[in-house]
Amino acid sequence: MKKIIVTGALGQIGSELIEKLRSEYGAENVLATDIRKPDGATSGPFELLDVTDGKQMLELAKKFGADTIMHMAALLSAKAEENPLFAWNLNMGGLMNALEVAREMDMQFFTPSSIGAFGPSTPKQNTPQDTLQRPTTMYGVNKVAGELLCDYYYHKFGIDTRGVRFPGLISYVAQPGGGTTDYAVDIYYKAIEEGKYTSFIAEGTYMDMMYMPDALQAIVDLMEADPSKLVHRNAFNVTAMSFEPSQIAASIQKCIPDFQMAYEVDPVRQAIANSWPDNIDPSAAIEEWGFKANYDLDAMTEDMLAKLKKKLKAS
Ligand code: AKB
Repeated sequence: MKKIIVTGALGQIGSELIEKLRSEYGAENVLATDIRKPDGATSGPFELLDVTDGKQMLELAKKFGADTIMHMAALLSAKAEENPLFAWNLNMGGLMNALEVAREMDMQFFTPSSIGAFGPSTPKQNTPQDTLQRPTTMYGVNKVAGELLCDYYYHKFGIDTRGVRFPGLISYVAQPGGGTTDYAVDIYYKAIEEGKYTSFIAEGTYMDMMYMPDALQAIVDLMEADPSKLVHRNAFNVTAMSFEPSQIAASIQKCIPDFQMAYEVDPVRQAIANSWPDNIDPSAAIEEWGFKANYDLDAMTEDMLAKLKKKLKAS
């Protein structure tokens, strides 16, 4: 990874990934791209890019002399359910374009899959790396197809494709927007702003989660991993914790004792959550490239509340 082009660079993962990559590989060596312009000044090169425009993606990658592409642009689960055809075109069209750019320029390639790639018939507890994948959402269908496509580009064309299945990602920098696990981000904002939160996910619904610093480190570690050790290459299960809404509320109450939690379940996002695993098994990632998460629920809550308080005060 010497010259990296990132799509979806203003999204939830992208906006922090860019800063991490720039601090490790040099600001001038990381090209951020997105369909919209950044609000303020940028910390390095930026280009507008619609990922459904494969020609422009290739031109930008060539002009920049990129040797690595990180394809982050995608519509999340709840948004994809609202507009499945658009989701298919964006998620699959963007991925195909990015894989084609990687093939044409023989680049290293990263894209995230998700716990959304699993479905109701997948074992719910300690979900294995290799298991049944029959998702019932458009997002899940996109993610399974994406995992297979990345494997295909590796086997057929020898492209160095790598990827993880991310759980819900929690961060104080950029809001996720359109996901099922978003409640676990919203709750921290509302805890600080209003001292209470109404969860759209029902009590007792377990989902895997991870704090953003662990997610970013996982991306870098996987991309830097010795390829001869990678048996799976794509779609490694990674997770740091699994909790249900009342547990994150209890964690917040340790810092904000008066915090109140209520429930008003959104049937669409609840159905998506019900179709996903309770907790997945990350042992293949641990064994093949040393995956490690540093934050558990309480450590994340403490850091998240402290950083978010500062951010909200400044805005
Ligand atoms: C979503 O909720 O859609 C995402 C995901 C788990 O992929 N956060």
